[in-house]
Amino acid sequence: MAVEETQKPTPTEEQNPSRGDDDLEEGEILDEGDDAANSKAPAAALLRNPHPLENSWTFWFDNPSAKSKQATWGSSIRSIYTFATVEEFWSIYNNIHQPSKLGQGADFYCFKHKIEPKWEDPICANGGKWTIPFQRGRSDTGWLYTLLAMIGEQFDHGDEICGAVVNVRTRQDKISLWTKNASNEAAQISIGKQWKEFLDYNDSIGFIFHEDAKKHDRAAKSKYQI
Ligand code: MGP
Repeated sequence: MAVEETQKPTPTEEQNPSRGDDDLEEGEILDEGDDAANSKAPAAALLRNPHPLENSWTFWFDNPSAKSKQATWGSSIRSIYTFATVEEFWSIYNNIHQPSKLGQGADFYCFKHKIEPKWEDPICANGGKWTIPFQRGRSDTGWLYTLLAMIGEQFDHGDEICGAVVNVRTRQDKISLWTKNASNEAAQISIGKQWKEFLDYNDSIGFIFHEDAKKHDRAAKSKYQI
């Protein structure tokens, strides 16, 4: 079926059909009122002047089916996107699945750029993690708030943070916040307390050293509890 051609007004006519810039007296400012062009102006200005984040961050994903076939833990983790501005973050976040839409077994990470989400990464090696459990499919808001707190540098000991991961599992989802120096108890306690406040989470949470997880696997015990 042929598409009927219609004569479209030029953008200037469309924005202000009765009066263009050319009609203005010298020094007079065009009053654009509430028209569509005016309401788009702030969005356009934001795109032209992006808001840089203090750190660049990378999203990583480990797909459950790839994971099940891997010989070595971590060999199927892939970096997806790196972002460095508020605008890039939202354009990525708005176009990727939230944890409730991910398949069981998936791991989704957001780590500072150049830090790999593994115990073996030299910056993570002496670190550990706080973990908050969620009912299956109920971690979306906690995940978003965790991301915003991290990339918005809301933690007093933000330098201590490596990144966060959400694990989607059969019985539950889990969000963990990874930090660098597990033995720096004051910093870990501060981070854990602030994280609970940001997520409005009131139950007790535990901090496991990666060193202990390596040695004892799932039997590793929390060293700090708040
Ligand atoms: P997990 O996926 O973090 O825990 O680690 P979960 O969700 O309790 O277990 P799952 O089986 O339901 O996925 C699971 C296991 O993966 C650990 O016990 C380790 O054997 C291995 N593993 C996890 N991490 C984060 C690492 C890591 O950083 N390095 C290595 N080498 N192995 C890891």
